[in-house]
Amino acid sequence: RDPHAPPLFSRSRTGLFFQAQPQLKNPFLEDPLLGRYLRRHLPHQQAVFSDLQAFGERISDEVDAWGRECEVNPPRLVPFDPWGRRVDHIVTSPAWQRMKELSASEGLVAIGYERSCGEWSRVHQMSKLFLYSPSSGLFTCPLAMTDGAAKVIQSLGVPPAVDSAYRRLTSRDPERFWTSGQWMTERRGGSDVAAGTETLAEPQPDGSYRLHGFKWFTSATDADMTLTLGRVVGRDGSIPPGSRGLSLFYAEVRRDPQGRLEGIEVQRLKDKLGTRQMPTAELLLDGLPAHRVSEGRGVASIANMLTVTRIHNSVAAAAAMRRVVQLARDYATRRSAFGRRLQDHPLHLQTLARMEVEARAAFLLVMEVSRLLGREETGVASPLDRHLLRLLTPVLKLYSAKQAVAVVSEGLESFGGQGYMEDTGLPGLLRDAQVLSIWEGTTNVLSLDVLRCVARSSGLVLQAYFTQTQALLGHASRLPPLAPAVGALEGALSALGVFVEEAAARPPSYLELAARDLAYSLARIYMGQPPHVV
Ligand code: UCC
Ligand code: FAD
Repeated sequence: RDPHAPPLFSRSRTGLFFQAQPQLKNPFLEDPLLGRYLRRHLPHQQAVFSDLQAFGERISDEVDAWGRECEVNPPRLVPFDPWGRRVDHIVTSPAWQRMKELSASEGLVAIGYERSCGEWSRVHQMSKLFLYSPSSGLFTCPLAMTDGAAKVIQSLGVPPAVDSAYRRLTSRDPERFWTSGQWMTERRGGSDVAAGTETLAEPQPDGSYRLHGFKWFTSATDADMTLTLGRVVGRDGSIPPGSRGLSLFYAEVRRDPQGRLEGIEVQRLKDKLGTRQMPTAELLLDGLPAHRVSEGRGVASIANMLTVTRIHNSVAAAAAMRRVVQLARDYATRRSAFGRRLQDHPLHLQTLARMEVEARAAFLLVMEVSRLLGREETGVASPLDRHLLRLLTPVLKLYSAKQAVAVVSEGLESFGGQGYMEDTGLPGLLRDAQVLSIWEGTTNVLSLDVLRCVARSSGLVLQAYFTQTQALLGHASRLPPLAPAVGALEGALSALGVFVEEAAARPPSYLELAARDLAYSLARIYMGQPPHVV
């Protein structure tokens, strides 16, 4: 054979070509929009930029690998000790435990409560979570619930036992930091919480309670505490019915000296499509010691938590889109087909550009809602801000979750067959995106929440929406290149106005049927994408 001829494939040779893999670089530096957004709005830029840049470096250098470790080394349940005693020990990976320490020391919850950036503190916190989320091994799930619990405790003003928990939830000290669960779903139903909750709370002589019930979905079950719902059994044995009969409880997830859970049995860990990095269990509450933090009105009391966790959910959605686009763009510079790099095929570039547009739209709406939350929490929110926060939270959550599934799916395709291969880590992004539209309120349930807040505010939230979008379009119309987009959006907005007026004159069933389309239209117009359906 010619000595210069390429070597033959043989048992010891598998060819000379190996595709260069996509590289995760510092996600802060790689995201031009995040930097631009912060530069434009944030007054305390230097500290925030340094924090995000250093954290981004840490994510690409080490944290991303821990996230992968959480996926390949998922939690498992050890129900018994070697001598047959029931222990129900949920064993998590060292990487999962490192995520908890990291979350404390990086202040991933604390930033929202220290408020060192004033009204922009939530934007700072959510930007950091946005960088972290796709590398977090789903640790962002317990962080969301921890943040939500801190918010509820802060807003309700609660007994001393719970007050010390608040300090732990918002601590930067890994030794003190606690995470919280959020146990709302029982076997009868997770959307209709009032009809679903069978848990009973028995009053104790010292003023505390013991909970008896069955929680069907409890995520990040290794948490230190939880907020949960139940019905207080009256002295005469009566059980208060309906939504108003639900009280909110605080419980610590404690173990006795033998390592056994007190008042909780873990029935099993769920066998899930995604989010496998994180334990989700079915729990029997068998006399769990608890403190009541709201007397009745449990759903209303936990609403603050829902607002916060739904924003976190949307951060995760936007971050998944950003991550897959970032990797797909990088891959397009490394992979060739038909004699050209993928980036030089116009059709491939168009596909990436469309993903980019969705990712940007979701990001900007996430930041907008985070901004509004920050304003509300620092007492500078106008009535318009408050109405927008109430309306846009479900709108953002439901729409960004759907975007994430579509964009991440498209993203996987942009890696060809490799996008389907488990050990690339890419399929996990899609599996984890699928949950975003289910937990924390499904798409339909949140569409109905939009109708609820419109009705309860006598339409004021919609008025705020129209005022704000018109103002934003007014600003945009000063830039001539945006004229066609502004025109299209003005048309969509006025069609939406006509629809809302007409719907008000129809029976409620008409609006109920239109709820999802209405919510999508609200999202798309605010994001600057004229809707398909009004
Ligand atoms: O899934 C879960 C955890 C997963 C892990 C967390 C991950 C987070 C992201 C991570 C990223 C990686 S925990 C389970 C989540 N479950 C839900 O979200 C429940 C979904 N269902 C709903 O949202 C329903 O709409 C319900 C439960 C709220 C409906 O309950 P009711 O009792 O039928 O509703 P009512 O009677 O209309 O509302 C009761 C009160 C009212 O106030 P008052 O009594 O003052 O009139 C409502 O205005 O609650 C108030 N309310 C709200 N207030 C209801 N929803 C809200 C809201 N969203 N905001 C403010
Ligand atoms: P259902 O309420 O039975 O809904 C079924 C379908 O009916 C959905 O498509 C829904 O949109 C639709 N639907 C329901 N009502 C209406 C309506 N009025 N109009 C139109 N359509 C409607 N819960 C917790 O409390 N804590 C947790 O930690 C937790 N972790 C979870 C982790 C994972 C991985 C998953 C998948 C779920 C978790 N959940 C948790 C539960 C989750 O919040 C619920 O599954 C969710 O709220 C939906 O409730 P459901 O499963 O009872 O569905």
